[in-house]
Amino acid sequence: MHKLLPFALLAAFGLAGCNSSSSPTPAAHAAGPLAAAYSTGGSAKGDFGPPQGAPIQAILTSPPLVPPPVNRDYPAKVVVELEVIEKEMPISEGVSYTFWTFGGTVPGSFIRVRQGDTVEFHLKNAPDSKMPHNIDLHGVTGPGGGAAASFTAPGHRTQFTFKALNQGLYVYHCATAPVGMHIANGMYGLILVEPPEGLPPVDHEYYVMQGDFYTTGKYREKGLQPFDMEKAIDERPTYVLFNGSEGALTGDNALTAQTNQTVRLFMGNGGPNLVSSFHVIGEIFDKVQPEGGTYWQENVQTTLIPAGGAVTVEFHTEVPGSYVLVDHSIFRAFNKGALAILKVDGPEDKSIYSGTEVNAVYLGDRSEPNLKAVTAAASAHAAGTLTRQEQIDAGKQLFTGTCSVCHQPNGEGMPGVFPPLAKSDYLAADPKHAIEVVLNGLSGPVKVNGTDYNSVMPPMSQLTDDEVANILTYVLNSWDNPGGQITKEEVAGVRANGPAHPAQAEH
Ligand code: HEC
Ligand SMILES: [Cu+2]
Repeated sequence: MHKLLPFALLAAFGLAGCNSSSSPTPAAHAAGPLAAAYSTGGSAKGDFGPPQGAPIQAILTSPPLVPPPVNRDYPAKVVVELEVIEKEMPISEGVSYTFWTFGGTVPGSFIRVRQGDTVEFHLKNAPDSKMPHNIDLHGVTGPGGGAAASFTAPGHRTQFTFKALNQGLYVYHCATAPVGMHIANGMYGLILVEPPEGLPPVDHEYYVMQGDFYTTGKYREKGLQPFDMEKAIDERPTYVLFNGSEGALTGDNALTAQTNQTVRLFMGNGGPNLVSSFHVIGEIFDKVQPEGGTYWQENVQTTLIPAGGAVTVEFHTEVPGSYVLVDHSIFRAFNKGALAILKVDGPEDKSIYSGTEVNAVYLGDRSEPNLKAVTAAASAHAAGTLTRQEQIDAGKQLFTGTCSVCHQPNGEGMPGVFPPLAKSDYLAADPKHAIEVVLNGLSGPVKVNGTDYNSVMPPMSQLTDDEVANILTYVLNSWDNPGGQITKEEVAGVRANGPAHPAQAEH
């Protein structure tokens, strides 16, 4: 909605071109998009007259799919029908959340039109909704981006029409009070306004949006989790996610491509709070259109996506493997869920990269969505039927990615650095003490199986009580350890006592 004066913009670019005359590349580069800007009016209004031909029903797609290119050389009337649906869906394995959605998914349905199109927008709010909703499209020129015209009570529908004057990739979102809460519940999506000449063809186009989520329970605490307004105001998200759920784009749901292809990602950030440092591990963006705008930048490692903003990135695939989409504010990727996989298949090219595949320990359990055993254990605990074997199965999954990175997948540790958990006499002497070790960490000299260690294990109190119980039950029943069982309640008890006696060597 906020327009730069075209002259100011062009002047600024002209200046940049002059200043960089010492290095010819940027100036030469600017000529391309600048020429295009003149021919299409740049940020000037893309009003190509009244709509022509019969009205067209817009094809909407659910993420990660993108509708086909518009492929039209005249302005048309395009009808968009979008329904708001409030529904419970998984946010993580064994964790559900009541999302508010545009079209039944988070992010909402992808909308694709051509600059100059007249869009007749129909917003429905499902009869079983509890809340009124509306829509503010950043690609609309008009007060509120359509919000005031589209306030829709449950069981109602509203309609408004706008002309898509500016090309670009735009966020849309609900703007009903409390706005932050509607957005935090998943009410955002993208609308692409194609330039009149369309976008260059590529092999794959995908639709991904980041969002931050606030639940009263901790990260991965099981069951239906309510929205936590206080955490949202404090900007302390429990989850930071691509496409609304952990595992939305990993394992069987991973994005796919072949080697020697061009991939275009339409990446949005719904917020409500966080700015994304978007990065693909193992790739370099050949081309980025920052902030969803017209001009592009090349050879970019990490690009910022503001909350309520978007970016188009393109890269060419050279070698096969798993490429990992992350928010490079990296705790969000490995501890809050902001991680997705692009799986590239095809022949190796050793001249470009001669390595093994993705590092399983680096990615931990996040590269594999197989946390079914964890969910099974949580439901069994709720039903009061939890067995030791169920805890072991769940603990085995969780051990990967939390403990194995140091103590190694086989529990052997690393000589001189990480003590073994396999056949550990330290562990056997007092198995319950391991709860304190995990929750509070361990430092200072310890002797394990006759070898001295003097290092630091960080506290892992971010794990939930049942996660700690299951991991330790798995450890105690593996690698010739003495067996036994640790319960969620025992962990809760130790946690409640707090780190009273700082974890020290006691053996
Ligand atoms: C970042 C590396 C790291 C991670 C991750 C880690 N540990 Fe440790 N752990 C250590 C180090 C280092 C020590 C020894 C500390 C010292 O020297 O005082 C240790 C000691 C221990 C001990 C006591 C000594 C022994 O070998 O029996 C136990 C039990 C233990 N860790 C369990 C775990 C469990 C369970 C997890 C996963 C929840 C875990 N650790 C995660 C580094 C780690
Ligand atoms: Cu809403």
